Amino acid sequence: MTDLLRLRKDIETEAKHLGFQHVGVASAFPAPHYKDFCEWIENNYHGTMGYLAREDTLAKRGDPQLILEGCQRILSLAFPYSPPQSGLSPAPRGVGRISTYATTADYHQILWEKLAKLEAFIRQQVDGPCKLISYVDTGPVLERSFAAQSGIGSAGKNSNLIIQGYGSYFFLAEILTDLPLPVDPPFTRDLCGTCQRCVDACPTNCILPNRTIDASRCISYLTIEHKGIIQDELKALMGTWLFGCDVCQIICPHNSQQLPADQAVGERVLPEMLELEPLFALDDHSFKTKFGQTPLARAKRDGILRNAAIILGNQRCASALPALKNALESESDPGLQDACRWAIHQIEAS
Ligand code: B12
Ligand code: SF4
Ligand code: SF4
Repeated sequence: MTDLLRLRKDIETEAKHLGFQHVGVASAFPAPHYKDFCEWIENNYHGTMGYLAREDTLAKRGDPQLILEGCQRILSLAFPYSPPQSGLSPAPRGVGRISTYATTADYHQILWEKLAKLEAFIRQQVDGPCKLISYVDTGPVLERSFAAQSGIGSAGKNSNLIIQGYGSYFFLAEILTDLPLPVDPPFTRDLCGTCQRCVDACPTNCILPNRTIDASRCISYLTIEHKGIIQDELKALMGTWLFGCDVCQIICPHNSQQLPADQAVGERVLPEMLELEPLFALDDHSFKTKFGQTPLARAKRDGILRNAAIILGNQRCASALPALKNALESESDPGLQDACRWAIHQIEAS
Protein backbone atom coordinates (compact mmCIF):
# COMPACT_ATOMS: atom_id res chain seq x y z
CA MET A 1 0.00 0.00 0.00
CA THR A 2 1.20 3.51 -0.78
CA ASP A 3 2.51 5.44 2.22
CA LEU A 4 0.56 8.68 1.63
CA LEU A 5 2.54 10.76 4.11
CA ARG A 6 5.76 9.76 2.40
CA LEU A 7 4.20 10.35 -1.03
CA ARG A 8 3.16 13.89 -0.01
CA LYS A 9 6.78 14.67 0.92
CA ASP A 10 8.17 13.10 -2.26
CA ILE A 11 5.73 15.06 -4.42
CA GLU A 12 6.90 18.30 -2.79
CA THR A 13 10.56 17.42 -3.37
CA GLU A 14 9.91 16.59 -7.03
CA ALA A 15 7.73 19.69 -7.53
CA LYS A 16 10.50 21.90 -6.13
CA HIS A 17 12.99 20.16 -8.37
CA LEU A 18 10.76 21.16 -11.30
CA GLY A 19 10.78 24.80 -10.12
CA PHE A 20 7.49 25.03 -8.22
CA GLN A 21 8.46 26.95 -5.10
CA HIS A 22 5.42 26.25 -2.93
CA VAL A 23 3.19 23.20 -2.67
CA GLY A 24 0.06 22.60 -0.60
CA VAL A 25 -2.73 20.06 -0.38
CA ALA A 26 -6.40 20.85 0.37
CA SER A 27 -9.53 18.76 0.57
CA ALA A 28 -11.52 19.07 -2.66
CA PHE A 29 -14.70 19.89 -0.75
CA PRO A 30 -16.24 22.14 0.15
CA ALA A 31 -14.83 24.49 -2.52
CA PRO A 32 -13.61 27.50 -0.49
CA HIS A 33 -15.15 30.91 -1.25
CA TYR A 34 -17.49 29.41 -3.86
CA LYS A 35 -20.34 31.57 -2.54
CA ASP A 36 -18.16 34.70 -3.04
CA PHE A 37 -17.45 33.57 -6.59
CA CYS A 38 -21.18 33.07 -7.38
CA GLU A 39 -22.06 36.50 -5.95
CA TRP A 40 -19.28 37.99 -8.07
CA ILE A 41 -20.81 36.46 -11.19
CA GLU A 42 -24.32 37.58 -10.20
CA ASN A 43 -22.99 41.13 -9.95
CA ASN A 44 -21.60 40.86 -13.49
CA TYR A 45 -18.10 41.73 -12.34
CA HIS A 46 -16.80 39.24 -14.91
CA GLY A 47 -17.73 41.60 -17.78
CA THR A 48 -17.63 39.79 -21.12
CA MET A 49 -15.69 36.75 -19.81
CA GLY A 50 -18.76 34.58 -20.40
CA TYR A 51 -16.90 31.31 -19.85
CA LEU A 52 -16.76 32.10 -16.11
CA ALA A 53 -20.57 32.30 -15.88
CA ARG A 54 -21.41 29.25 -17.99
CA GLU A 55 -23.60 26.79 -16.09
CA ASP A 56 -21.22 23.85 -16.57
CA THR A 57 -18.07 25.70 -15.45
CA LEU A 58 -19.93 27.34 -12.58
CA ALA A 59 -20.99 23.89 -11.30
CA LYS A 60 -17.45 22.50 -11.70
CA ARG A 61 -15.95 25.37 -9.72
CA GLY A 62 -18.27 24.48 -6.87
CA ASP A 63 -17.64 20.74 -7.06
CA PRO A 64 -14.30 19.40 -8.37
CA GLN A 65 -15.88 15.90 -8.46
CA LEU A 66 -17.67 17.07 -11.62
CA ILE A 67 -14.21 17.45 -13.20
CA LEU A 68 -12.66 14.29 -11.77
CA GLU A 69 -14.95 11.59 -10.46
CA GLY A 70 -13.89 10.59 -6.96
CA CYS A 71 -11.70 13.71 -6.56
CA GLN A 72 -10.44 13.90 -2.97
CA ARG A 73 -7.66 16.46 -2.97
CA ILE A 74 -6.40 19.49 -4.82
CA LEU A 75 -2.66 19.92 -4.84
CA SER A 76 -1.80 23.60 -5.39
CA LEU A 77 1.54 24.68 -6.79
CA ALA A 78 3.06 28.15 -7.10
CA PHE A 79 5.68 29.03 -9.71
CA PRO A 80 7.53 32.38 -9.46
CA TYR A 81 7.89 34.85 -12.31
CA SER A 82 10.20 37.86 -12.63
CA PRO A 83 9.05 41.10 -10.97
CA PRO A 84 8.76 44.12 -13.28
CA GLN A 85 11.97 46.03 -13.92
CA SER A 86 10.12 49.35 -14.22
CA GLY A 87 8.34 51.10 -11.37
CA LEU A 88 5.04 52.93 -11.43
CA SER A 89 5.95 55.78 -13.76
CA PRO A 90 4.07 55.80 -17.06
CA ALA A 91 5.85 54.74 -20.25
CA PRO A 92 7.51 57.57 -22.24
CA ARG A 93 5.61 59.19 -25.14
CA GLY A 94 5.06 56.81 -28.07
CA VAL A 95 5.72 53.76 -25.90
CA GLY A 96 3.36 51.30 -24.18
CA ARG A 97 3.91 49.02 -21.24
CA ILE A 98 3.59 45.25 -21.06
CA SER A 99 2.82 43.49 -17.78
CA THR A 100 5.85 41.59 -16.52
CA TYR A 101 4.20 38.16 -16.63
CA ALA A 102 3.66 38.57 -20.38
CA THR A 103 7.28 39.39 -21.24
CA THR A 104 8.34 35.77 -21.07
CA ALA A 105 7.25 32.78 -23.16
CA ASP A 106 3.65 31.67 -22.50
CA TYR A 107 3.58 30.25 -18.98
CA HIS A 108 0.65 27.94 -19.72
CA GLN A 109 2.71 25.71 -22.00
CA ILE A 110 5.83 25.76 -19.80
CA LEU A 111 3.98 24.90 -16.60
CA TRP A 112 1.81 22.37 -18.41
CA GLU A 113 4.95 20.41 -19.37
CA LYS A 114 6.19 20.52 -15.78
CA LEU A 115 2.81 19.32 -14.51
CA ALA A 116 2.92 16.39 -16.95
CA LYS A 117 6.30 15.41 -15.48
CA LEU A 118 4.95 15.71 -11.95
CA GLU A 119 1.92 13.58 -12.87
CA ALA A 120 4.24 10.90 -14.31
CA PHE A 121 6.31 10.98 -11.12
CA ILE A 122 3.22 10.52 -8.92
CA ARG A 123 1.99 7.58 -11.00
CA GLN A 124 5.38 5.89 -10.61
CA GLN A 125 5.21 6.20 -6.83
CA VAL A 126 1.68 4.88 -6.39
CA ASP A 127 0.87 1.18 -6.05
CA GLY A 128 -2.07 0.67 -8.39
CA PRO A 129 -4.11 3.14 -10.42
CA CYS A 130 -4.77 6.74 -9.44
CA LYS A 131 -6.62 9.60 -11.10
CA LEU A 132 -4.87 12.89 -11.79
CA ILE A 133 -5.92 15.99 -13.75
CA SER A 134 -3.71 19.07 -13.98
CA TYR A 135 -4.61 22.66 -14.73
CA VAL A 136 -2.82 25.93 -15.04
CA ASP A 137 -5.09 28.97 -15.25
CA THR A 138 -7.57 27.68 -17.80
CA GLY A 139 -9.45 25.06 -15.74
CA PRO A 140 -12.74 25.67 -13.90
CA VAL A 141 -10.99 25.65 -10.52
CA LEU A 142 -10.93 28.41 -7.88
CA GLU A 143 -7.14 28.53 -8.00
CA ARG A 144 -6.50 31.31 -5.51
CA SER A 145 -9.03 30.00 -3.02
CA PHE A 146 -7.67 26.44 -3.08
CA ALA A 147 -4.10 27.74 -2.84
CA ALA A 148 -5.08 29.64 0.32
CA GLN A 149 -6.96 26.61 1.65
CA SER A 150 -3.83 24.49 1.14
CA GLY A 151 -1.75 26.89 3.24
CA ILE A 152 0.33 28.45 0.45
CA GLY A 153 -0.71 32.05 1.04
CA SER A 154 -3.53 34.50 1.43
CA ALA A 155 -5.62 36.64 -0.93
CA GLY A 156 -4.62 40.29 -0.64
CA LYS A 157 -7.07 43.17 -0.98
CA ASN A 158 -6.10 43.33 -4.67
CA SER A 159 -7.27 39.67 -4.79
CA ASN A 160 -3.83 38.35 -5.75
CA LEU A 161 -2.55 35.42 -3.72
CA ILE A 162 0.34 36.65 -1.58
CA ILE A 163 2.92 34.19 -0.26
CA GLN A 164 4.40 35.39 3.01
CA GLY A 165 8.02 36.43 2.53
CA TYR A 166 7.80 36.02 -1.26
CA GLY A 167 5.04 38.34 -2.52
CA SER A 168 2.53 37.75 -5.30
CA TYR A 169 4.59 37.36 -8.49
CA PHE A 170 3.57 33.71 -8.76
CA PHE A 171 1.54 31.66 -11.20
CA LEU A 172 -0.72 29.02 -9.75
CA ALA A 173 -1.30 25.48 -10.99
CA GLU A 174 -3.03 22.46 -9.50
CA ILE A 175 -3.41 18.72 -9.69
CA LEU A 176 -6.79 17.20 -8.86
CA THR A 177 -6.52 13.65 -7.54
CA ASP A 178 -8.50 10.79 -6.00
CA LEU A 179 -5.53 10.02 -3.72
CA PRO A 180 -6.46 10.84 -0.10
CA LEU A 181 -3.18 12.68 0.56
CA PRO A 182 -2.81 14.31 4.00
CA VAL A 183 -4.10 17.90 3.87
CA ASP A 184 -2.22 21.01 4.97
CA PRO A 185 -3.70 23.59 7.35
CA PRO A 186 -5.23 26.61 5.54
CA PHE A 187 -3.45 29.97 5.61
CA THR A 188 -5.69 32.06 7.83
CA ARG A 189 -3.57 35.16 8.54
CA ASP A 190 -4.57 38.41 6.88
CA LEU A 191 -1.40 39.72 5.22
CA CYS A 192 -2.87 43.17 4.48
CA GLY A 193 -3.90 44.50 7.87
CA THR A 194 -4.64 48.22 7.62
CA CYS A 195 -2.68 48.66 4.37
CA GLN A 196 -4.74 49.69 1.38
CA ARG A 197 -2.09 50.93 -0.98
CA CYS A 198 -3.41 48.88 -3.90
CA VAL A 199 -6.96 50.17 -3.35
CA ASP A 200 -5.70 53.77 -3.51
CA ALA A 201 -3.32 53.15 -6.46
CA CYS A 202 -5.63 51.20 -8.78
CA PRO A 203 -6.06 53.54 -11.78
CA THR A 204 -9.67 52.47 -12.46
CA ASN A 205 -10.70 52.16 -8.82
CA CYS A 206 -11.90 48.60 -9.40
CA ILE A 207 -10.76 46.90 -6.18
CA LEU A 208 -13.82 45.87 -4.14
CA PRO A 209 -13.96 45.59 -0.34
CA ASN A 210 -14.16 41.75 -0.22
CA ARG A 211 -10.83 40.70 -1.81
CA THR A 212 -12.28 40.61 -5.28
CA ILE A 213 -12.22 43.18 -8.06
CA ASP A 214 -14.71 44.52 -10.58
CA ALA A 215 -12.92 42.83 -13.46
CA SER A 216 -15.03 44.69 -16.04
CA ARG A 217 -13.08 47.85 -15.09
CA CYS A 218 -9.66 46.25 -14.54
CA ILE A 219 -6.98 47.31 -17.06
CA SER A 220 -5.77 43.72 -17.31
CA TYR A 221 -9.25 42.68 -18.46
CA LEU A 222 -9.70 45.68 -20.76
CA THR A 223 -6.36 45.22 -22.53
CA ILE A 224 -6.33 41.39 -22.73
CA GLU A 225 -9.77 39.84 -22.44
CA HIS A 226 -12.25 42.46 -23.60
CA LYS A 227 -12.92 42.57 -27.32
CA GLY A 228 -14.45 45.61 -28.99
CA ILE A 229 -15.15 49.11 -27.76
CA ILE A 230 -13.82 50.38 -24.42
CA GLN A 231 -15.84 53.09 -22.65
CA ASP A 232 -14.26 56.56 -22.94
CA GLU A 233 -14.18 56.97 -19.14
CA LEU A 234 -12.00 53.84 -18.88
CA LYS A 235 -9.82 54.68 -21.89
CA ALA A 236 -8.57 57.76 -20.10
CA LEU A 237 -7.73 55.71 -16.98
CA MET A 238 -5.76 53.04 -18.85
CA GLY A 239 -2.70 55.27 -18.95
CA THR A 240 0.13 53.60 -20.86
CA TRP A 241 -0.73 49.92 -20.33
CA LEU A 242 -0.64 48.01 -23.62
CA PHE A 243 -1.17 44.50 -22.26
CA GLY A 244 -2.03 43.66 -18.64
CA CYS A 245 -1.45 45.82 -15.58
CA ASP A 246 0.91 45.46 -12.62
CA VAL A 247 0.04 48.55 -10.57
CA CYS A 248 -1.62 46.76 -7.63
CA GLN A 249 1.33 44.38 -7.38
CA ILE A 250 4.12 46.95 -7.79
CA ILE A 251 2.63 49.04 -4.98
CA CYS A 252 2.24 46.07 -2.63
CA PRO A 253 4.79 46.04 0.23
CA HIS A 254 4.94 42.24 0.04
CA ASN A 255 6.59 42.60 -3.36
CA SER A 256 9.31 44.98 -2.23
CA GLN A 257 11.74 42.09 -1.70
CA GLN A 258 13.00 41.47 -5.21
CA LEU A 259 13.20 37.83 -6.23
CA PRO A 260 16.33 36.82 -8.16
CA ALA A 261 16.01 37.49 -11.92
CA ASP A 262 16.71 33.85 -12.78
CA GLN A 263 13.26 33.00 -11.40
CA ALA A 264 11.77 33.78 -14.81
CA VAL A 265 9.28 31.18 -15.95
CA GLY A 266 10.72 31.02 -19.46
CA GLU A 267 12.91 32.91 -21.89
CA ARG A 268 12.17 36.62 -22.26
CA VAL A 269 10.29 37.17 -25.51
CA LEU A 270 9.21 40.80 -25.13
CA PRO A 271 10.49 44.02 -23.57
CA GLU A 272 8.43 45.72 -20.84
CA MET A 273 8.26 48.85 -23.00
CA LEU A 274 7.19 48.66 -26.65
CA GLU A 275 7.23 51.36 -29.37
CA LEU A 276 3.63 51.89 -30.48
CA GLU A 277 3.67 53.55 -33.92
CA PRO A 278 5.44 50.62 -35.68
CA LEU A 279 2.55 48.37 -34.57
CA PHE A 280 0.24 50.16 -37.03
CA ALA A 281 2.44 49.00 -39.92
CA LEU A 282 1.75 45.33 -39.11
CA ASP A 283 -0.87 43.44 -41.09
CA ASP A 284 -2.41 40.25 -39.68
CA HIS A 285 0.35 38.08 -41.09
CA SER A 286 3.26 40.19 -39.86
CA PHE A 287 1.56 40.59 -36.45
CA LYS A 288 1.39 36.80 -36.15
CA THR A 289 5.02 36.42 -37.24
CA LYS A 290 6.19 38.99 -34.68
CA PHE A 291 3.89 38.23 -31.74
CA GLY A 292 2.26 34.87 -32.52
CA GLN A 293 4.52 33.04 -30.07
CA THR A 294 4.16 35.63 -27.32
CA PRO A 295 1.34 36.21 -24.79
CA LEU A 296 0.25 39.27 -26.86
CA ALA A 297 -1.31 36.85 -29.36
CA ARG A 298 -4.24 36.47 -26.93
CA ALA A 299 -5.43 40.04 -27.53
CA LYS A 300 -4.96 39.62 -31.30
CA ARG A 301 -3.79 42.38 -33.66
CA ASP A 302 -7.02 44.41 -33.43
CA GLY A 303 -6.93 44.39 -29.62
CA ILE A 304 -3.27 45.40 -29.41
CA LEU A 305 -3.73 48.20 -31.97
CA ARG A 306 -6.86 49.39 -30.11
CA ASN A 307 -4.82 49.54 -26.86
CA ALA A 308 -1.93 51.29 -28.66
CA ALA A 309 -4.30 53.94 -30.05
CA ILE A 310 -5.71 54.59 -26.57
CA ILE A 311 -2.22 55.05 -25.12
CA LEU A 312 -1.24 57.45 -27.93
CA GLY A 313 -4.41 59.42 -27.17
CA ASN A 314 -3.61 59.46 -23.47
CA GLN A 315 -0.09 60.68 -24.26
CA ARG A 316 -1.41 63.34 -26.71
CA CYS A 317 1.20 61.98 -29.11
CA ALA A 318 0.92 64.30 -32.15
CA SER A 319 3.50 62.41 -34.23
CA ALA A 320 1.12 59.42 -34.25
CA LEU A 321 -1.71 61.34 -35.98
CA PRO A 322 -0.94 60.07 -39.52
CA ALA A 323 -0.85 56.43 -38.34
CA LEU A 324 -4.08 56.88 -36.35
CA LYS A 325 -5.90 58.62 -39.23
CA ASN A 326 -4.77 55.96 -41.66
CA ALA A 327 -6.00 53.21 -39.30
CA LEU A 328 -9.33 54.98 -38.84
CA GLU A 329 -9.86 54.85 -42.61
CA SER A 330 -8.53 51.39 -43.34
CA GLU A 331 -9.46 49.27 -40.32
CA SER A 332 -12.86 47.60 -39.87
CA ASP A 333 -12.78 46.42 -36.23
CA PRO A 334 -15.26 48.63 -34.27
CA GLY A 335 -13.11 48.71 -31.10
CA LEU A 336 -10.03 49.77 -33.05
CA GLN A 337 -11.92 52.35 -35.10
CA ASP A 338 -13.47 53.82 -31.97
CA ALA A 339 -10.08 53.99 -30.22
CA CYS A 340 -8.46 55.74 -33.21
CA ARG A 341 -11.30 58.26 -33.43
CA TRP A 342 -11.03 58.95 -29.69
CA ALA A 343 -7.23 59.26 -29.77
CA ILE A 344 -7.30 61.68 -32.72
CA HIS A 345 -9.81 63.81 -30.85
CA GLN A 346 -7.67 63.79 -27.66
CA ILE A 347 -4.57 64.87 -29.60
CA GLU A 348 -6.26 67.51 -31.77
CA ALA A 349 -8.14 69.02 -28.83
CA SER A 350 -4.99 69.35 -26.70
C1 B12 B 1 -10.63 35.70 -14.67
C2 B12 B 1 -9.19 35.95 -14.27
C3 B12 B 1 -8.71 37.24 -14.37
C4 B12 B 1 -9.63 38.44 -14.58
C5 B12 B 1 -10.32 38.76 -13.23
C6 B12 B 1 -9.35 38.79 -12.05
C7 B12 B 1 -9.99 38.76 -10.68
N1 B12 B 1 -9.27 39.28 -9.71
O1 B12 B 1 -11.09 38.28 -10.51
C8 B12 B 1 -8.62 39.51 -15.07
C9 B12 B 1 -8.52 39.47 -16.59
C10 B12 B 1 -8.92 40.93 -14.64
C11 B12 B 1 -7.32 38.97 -14.48
C12 B12 B 1 -6.23 39.77 -14.20
C13 B12 B 1 -5.06 39.29 -13.65
N2 B12 B 1 -4.72 38.00 -13.48
CO1 B12 B 1 -5.97 36.51 -13.70
N3 B12 B 1 -7.11 35.01 -13.62
C14 B12 B 1 -8.38 34.88 -13.81
C15 B12 B 1 -8.82 33.44 -13.53
C16 B12 B 1 -8.97 32.70 -14.85
C17 B12 B 1 -10.12 33.34 -12.69
C18 B12 B 1 -10.14 34.28 -11.48
C19 B12 B 1 -11.50 34.34 -10.87
O2 B12 B 1 -12.15 33.33 -10.71
N4 B12 B 1 -11.94 35.55 -10.51
C20 B12 B 1 -13.17 35.73 -9.81
C21 B12 B 1 -12.86 36.06 -8.34
C22 B12 B 1 -14.17 36.22 -7.57
O3 B12 B 1 -12.15 34.95 -7.83
P1 B12 B 1 -10.61 35.05 -7.35
O4 B12 B 1 -9.91 36.16 -7.99
O5 B12 B 1 -10.02 33.70 -7.51
O6 B12 B 1 -10.83 35.43 -5.87
C23 B12 B 1 -11.14 34.48 -4.86
C24 B12 B 1 -10.34 34.78 -3.58
O7 B12 B 1 -10.05 36.14 -3.54
C25 B12 B 1 -11.27 34.27 -2.51
N5 B12 B 1 -11.36 35.11 -1.34
C26 B12 B 1 -12.28 36.02 -1.12
N6 B12 B 1 -12.13 36.54 0.09
C27 B12 B 1 -11.09 35.93 0.66
C28 B12 B 1 -10.52 36.13 1.89
C29 B12 B 1 -9.41 35.36 2.24
C30 B12 B 1 -8.79 35.57 3.55
C31 B12 B 1 -8.91 34.42 1.31
C32 B12 B 1 -7.74 33.61 1.63
C33 B12 B 1 -9.51 34.25 0.04
C34 B12 B 1 -10.61 35.03 -0.27
O8 B12 B 1 -12.58 34.21 -3.05
C35 B12 B 1 -12.59 34.60 -4.39
C36 B12 B 1 -13.60 33.73 -5.06
O9 B12 B 1 -13.28 32.37 -4.93
C37 B12 B 1 -7.61 32.91 -12.67
C38 B12 B 1 -7.31 31.41 -12.84
C39 B12 B 1 -8.32 30.55 -12.08
N7 B12 B 1 -8.79 29.53 -12.69
O10 B12 B 1 -8.64 30.84 -10.93
C40 B12 B 1 -6.44 33.80 -13.15
C41 B12 B 1 -5.42 34.27 -12.11
C42 B12 B 1 -6.18 34.70 -10.89
N8 B12 B 1 -4.80 35.43 -12.73
C43 B12 B 1 -3.55 35.59 -12.46
C44 B12 B 1 -2.77 36.72 -12.82
C45 B12 B 1 -1.26 36.55 -12.75
C46 B12 B 1 -3.38 37.91 -13.20
C47 B12 B 1 -2.73 39.30 -13.33
C48 B12 B 1 -1.66 39.60 -12.29
C49 B12 B 1 -2.17 39.47 -14.77
C50 B12 B 1 -1.71 40.88 -15.09
N9 B12 B 1 -0.58 41.33 -14.58
O11 B12 B 1 -2.36 41.59 -15.81
C51 B12 B 1 -3.97 40.22 -13.18
C52 B12 B 1 -4.23 40.57 -11.70
C53 B12 B 1 -5.42 41.46 -11.52
C54 B12 B 1 -6.03 41.32 -10.12
N10 B12 B 1 -5.88 42.33 -9.29
O12 B12 B 1 -6.61 40.28 -9.81
C55 B12 B 1 -3.05 34.46 -11.56
C56 B12 B 1 -2.93 34.99 -10.13
C57 B12 B 1 -1.76 34.46 -9.34
C58 B12 B 1 -1.78 35.04 -7.95
N11 B12 B 1 -0.60 35.18 -7.36
O13 B12 B 1 -2.80 35.37 -7.40
C59 B12 B 1 -4.18 33.36 -11.78
C60 B12 B 1 -4.43 32.46 -10.58
C61 B12 B 1 -3.75 32.54 -13.02
C62 B12 B 1 -2.64 31.54 -12.68
N12 B12 B 1 -2.91 30.25 -12.81
O14 B12 B 1 -1.55 31.88 -12.30
N13 B12 B 1 -7.41 37.63 -14.22
S1 SF4 C 1 -4.45 45.04 -12.35
FE1 SF4 C 1 -4.46 47.30 -12.48
S2 SF4 C 1 -6.57 47.89 -12.95
FE2 SF4 C 1 -6.58 45.72 -12.29
S3 SF4 C 1 -6.99 45.78 -10.08
FE3 SF4 C 1 -4.78 45.82 -10.29
S4 SF4 C 1 -4.23 48.02 -10.36
FE4 SF4 C 1 -6.44 47.86 -10.72
S1 SF4 D 1 -0.99 46.64 -1.27
FE1 SF4 D 1 -1.50 46.40 0.89
S2 SF4 D 1 -3.71 46.04 0.88
FE2 SF4 D 1 -3.01 45.68 -1.20
S3 SF4 D 1 -2.62 43.49 -1.30
FE3 SF4 D 1 -0.66 44.46 -0.75
S4 SF4 D 1 -0.63 44.42 1.50
FE4 SF4 D 1 -2.73 44.02 0.86
